[in-house]
Amino acid sequence: MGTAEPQVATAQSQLSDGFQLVIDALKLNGIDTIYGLPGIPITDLTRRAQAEGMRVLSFRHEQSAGYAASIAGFLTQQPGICLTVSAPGFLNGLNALAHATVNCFPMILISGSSEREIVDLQQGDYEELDQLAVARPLAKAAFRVLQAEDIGVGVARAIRAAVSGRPGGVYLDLPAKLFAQTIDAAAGTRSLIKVVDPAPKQVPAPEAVKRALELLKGARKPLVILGKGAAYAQADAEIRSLIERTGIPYLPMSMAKGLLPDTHEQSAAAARSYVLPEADVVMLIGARLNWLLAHGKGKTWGGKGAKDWGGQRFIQIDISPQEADSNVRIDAPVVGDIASCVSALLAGIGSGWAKPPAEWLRAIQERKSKNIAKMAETLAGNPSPMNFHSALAVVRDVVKANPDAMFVNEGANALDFARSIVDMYRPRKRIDVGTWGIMGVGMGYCVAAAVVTRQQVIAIEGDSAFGFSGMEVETLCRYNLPVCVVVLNNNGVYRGTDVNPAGGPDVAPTVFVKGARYDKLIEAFGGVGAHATTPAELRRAMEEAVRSRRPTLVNAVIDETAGTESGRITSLNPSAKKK
Ligand code: ADP
Ligand code: TZD
Repeated sequence: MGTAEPQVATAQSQLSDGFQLVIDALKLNGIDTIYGLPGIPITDLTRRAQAEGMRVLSFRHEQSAGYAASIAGFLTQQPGICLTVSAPGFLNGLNALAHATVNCFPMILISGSSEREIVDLQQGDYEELDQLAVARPLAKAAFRVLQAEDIGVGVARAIRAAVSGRPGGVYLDLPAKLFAQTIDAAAGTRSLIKVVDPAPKQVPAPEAVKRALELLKGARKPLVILGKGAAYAQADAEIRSLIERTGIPYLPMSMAKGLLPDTHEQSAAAARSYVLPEADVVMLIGARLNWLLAHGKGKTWGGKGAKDWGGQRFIQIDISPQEADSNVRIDAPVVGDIASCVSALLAGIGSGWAKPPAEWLRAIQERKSKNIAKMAETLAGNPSPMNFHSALAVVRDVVKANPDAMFVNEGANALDFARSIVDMYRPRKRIDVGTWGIMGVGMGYCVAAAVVTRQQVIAIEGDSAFGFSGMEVETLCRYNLPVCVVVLNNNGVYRGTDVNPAGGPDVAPTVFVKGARYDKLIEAFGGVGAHATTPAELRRAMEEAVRSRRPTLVNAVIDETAGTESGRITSLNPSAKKK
């Protein structure tokens, strides 16, 4: 017996298991961070990943972990990993997976799952759910691995699906039994795949580039719209050259702000409602003609009726060949990755490109100056209590002084006003509610932004928006992240002024506890709380947060009558429209 024991030990040391192979497969592909929440059957996976040097960030709710993973994907072009337990944990993460798919962010949701043979016979296993089937319609791709020797392939397929072409959310189902499966260690290592060229360049066809340039050349009132696809592409220098060499005015979509500094003279953001209906040729770069752009038609675009075409001709640069014609005719689709497409356009433009007609540029400048002056007047007001403008004027200054800070933004009025008031100066600094206008991304985004960029994070949150992920302030404190959360507190969803129409003891559905002190929440976990009732107090608190880099929450008291229902999208709200 005495001689047999060492042999057993040797044999065991040559075995690997499912846990190990998942970790090895991720690490082999350069993935070093996991956003998740432990429990059966993935607790040991989180432990062992941490033991192997991965950063394992644990959240209070999987939804926040998922949002963190999704935005990490946006910021890095590498799939963000969210790890959850089975059924309920998986479902909590699923919202973020759908969000990633809808926003074209690369992300992989890895969930442990229950025993297949029990789930498939619906025999009532612990946390039983056919997760793969549930995930599939919301994911760009969904895979399940049943054998340890297939883990390498499963992870490789998930990575490729997440980042190639139009990025999106991928689901990877790992049943509990897989983790403990053992396999010869050398065979296990051989089974892993280091993905070569996960997001291959997609070079546009020369004739598509030529067609686009010809259309652009004939334009009298050209306009470029930069979307978050352009920000994602990390082709910042090329995009800037294209804008500056053509002299064409541009509009940044929300998360494309800062691709060129918002103070750039060619930015038409302050004249948006003038340029959209007036433009004759519009070049979309990584932006879809969805609701955020009024579907490319209707009154926003100068159309007579709500669904009428405004007469614009469109060039659309997008990696998805299916995107063109989604809402209106695209005269010149340019299909490829943005870096390749913009480079090809630049090559075709050469040096002798004629700038757009002076009267177009002058007309835009006039509107811009007028609107900027009007806004400056509003921002200079100092009402008591504060309103969105007087608070955001402070935020604007703090961001200007810290242009590398990441800027997280959610809410309705808090979102719309911040988007137009707070200038961004560098690419991929502004991250927000995205395509769905989703509430709850806030604290997850803060964690990922701080972890990925190591920069200061400033989050501007409506009080309702903050509540969706508020418990994650513990996470901010636990990891001691340099995050300054400002809750623009006006006592409710949109505003705090509604009354119960039936006159009963319940407050109206949009109203919260009045005068709530959100700053006390973070103090419970050792963070810094501040209460600001004036712009000066807000400025002091934010500046101190940035200076100290300590997790901070500023409860900024806003007039509860300030703002509008649904912010700027009141028209989408059926009853408000009726009123
Ligand atoms: P926004 O909301 O800012 O208008 P969207 O999310 O609607 O932006 O559009 C982003 C678009 O960018 C999507 O159609 C997507 O296919 C595209 N896209 C994402 N990454 C790339 C890339 N690297 N190259 C080309 N297109 C891309
Ligand atoms: N639930 C989810 C997940 N997303 C949503 N967008 C909503 C609900 C509906 N909703 C909005 O569209 S904005 C908003 C909700 C609940 C909150 C607005 O209130 P706020 O912001 O306090 O966050 P303002 O600045 O007071 O308007």
